Amino acid sequence: MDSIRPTLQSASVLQRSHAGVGALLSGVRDQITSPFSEPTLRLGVTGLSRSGKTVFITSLVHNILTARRFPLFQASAQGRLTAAVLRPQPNLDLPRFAYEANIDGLLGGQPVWPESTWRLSQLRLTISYKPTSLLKRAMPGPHLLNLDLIDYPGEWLLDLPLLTLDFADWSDQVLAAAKQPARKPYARPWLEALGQLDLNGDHDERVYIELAQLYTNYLRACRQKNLMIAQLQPGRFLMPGDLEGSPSLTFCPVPRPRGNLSKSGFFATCTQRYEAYKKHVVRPFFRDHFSKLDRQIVLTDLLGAAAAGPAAVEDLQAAMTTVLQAFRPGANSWLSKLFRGRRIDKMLFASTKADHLPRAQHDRLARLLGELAFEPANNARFRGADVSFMALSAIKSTRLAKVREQGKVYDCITGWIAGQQQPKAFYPGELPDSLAELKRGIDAPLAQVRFMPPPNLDHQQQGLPHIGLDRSLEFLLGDLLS
Ligand SMILES: Nc1nc2c(ncn2[C@@H]2O[C@H](COP(=O)(O)OP(=O)(O)O)[C@@H](O)[C@H]2O)c(=O)[nH]1
Ligand SMILES: [Mg+2]
Repeated sequence: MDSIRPTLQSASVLQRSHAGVGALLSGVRDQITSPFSEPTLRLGVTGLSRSGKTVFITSLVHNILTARRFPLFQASAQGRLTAAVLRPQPNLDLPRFAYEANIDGLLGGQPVWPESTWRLSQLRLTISYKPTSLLKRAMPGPHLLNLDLIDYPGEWLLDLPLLTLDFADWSDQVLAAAKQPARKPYARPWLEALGQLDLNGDHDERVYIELAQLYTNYLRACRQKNLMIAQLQPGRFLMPGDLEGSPSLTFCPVPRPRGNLSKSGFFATCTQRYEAYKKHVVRPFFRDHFSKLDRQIVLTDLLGAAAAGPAAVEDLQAAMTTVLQAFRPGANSWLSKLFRGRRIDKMLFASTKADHLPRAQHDRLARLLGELAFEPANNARFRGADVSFMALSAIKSTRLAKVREQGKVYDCITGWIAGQQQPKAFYPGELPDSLAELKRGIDAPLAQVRFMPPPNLDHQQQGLPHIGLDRSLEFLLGDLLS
């Protein structure tokens, strides 16, 4: 099976035979090191965990590197993308997005989805293109665009509200949420341990580790059960990145103390660590990464939430609203200072895994997402950003099939399920027309299945199958390649 994998060499430099510029390829490497100032687009790719960020970036990069023809991505459809290469990323201190490992897994004999990522990573794809604009054409070539893809967990954006909360207020909020009936069973071990704690006892780091662990278990359970995912702070407790085990992640909310407390007691130490978390984790992320983004794609697994039930849809909406606060700098004065008049000028909201539905329902899926994120999108539009909603499948893993049962014919989706030799058919059901209906629950048996990537992906090296990747690219990059 190895023979079907494109080697890195062949994948990293490409030539479009139809571009009619035979000499181009040999010139690419020179072009790429040309000293001209090169426009750079920093594209943030975010979404809650498992929303499809890694698959999206991997497919986007592979499809551009293999010069796939994208009908709805003008520069590609018009044959103006002349070459693309992966180049060293600008920020040497950031993890590189594991493109090669991901693509090897997808194209291997036993295709596998990329591993989950828990931290920010970066990848630079440089695209050489032929402009249509007369002004640009008058300038000496090459015409290059650096596309810096920045993959970061949406969960980290949930930390923004912490910046305006002190430890005692934050603790109050978390404890109140933990006592709500839906969450309480998961919070119990942590709350009990807190109750037994001697707040003025001698410092014993094991106590901090244990309580932070119990608190993290509680957050994790809420995440798994989709319980109030907008309130899963601190975000790094679930996605520690490189900070796992550091004291800035070893604390938990504590009830507001009554009476005298020692300065080295549990409450005081947790307060210090909470402040350190804000200073060393939250602020640097917003300052060094978030505020530098030019454009943004926000991925959402709305179908997954719909399949999990009405509460999950409500939760997703609450989480999206909190996450998207970050894109409204006015909402936080510290953040507005960081942006200093800069703004994200394009935002794309995409509902991922659209391959779980037949084509006829894709528009509805996009519309439902539009309703779900109406408020934040409206805010972004108000500030002059171009906002769009789409249904997307970065790697289309299913096919449509007509299945006949008891004399009736059903439009079904077939795909590979882990451990099975043959693709399996599912009746996908019908999405309702409005978010209100979706929130009432859907009886349609919308399959809550996890398809495997199909075998023999890209064995002809013509790119990966997708739904809507080209429309997304047109929206996000089209104007920069004109
Ligand atoms: N069927 C299908 N599944 C997808 C697609 N994109 C992502 N997935 C599934 O969603 C999982 C999470 O995707 P991933 O990109 O790792 O999410 P991340 O945590 O946001 O980076 C994958 O392991 C796949 O099971 C898609 O286009 N089609
Ligand atoms: Mg990921």
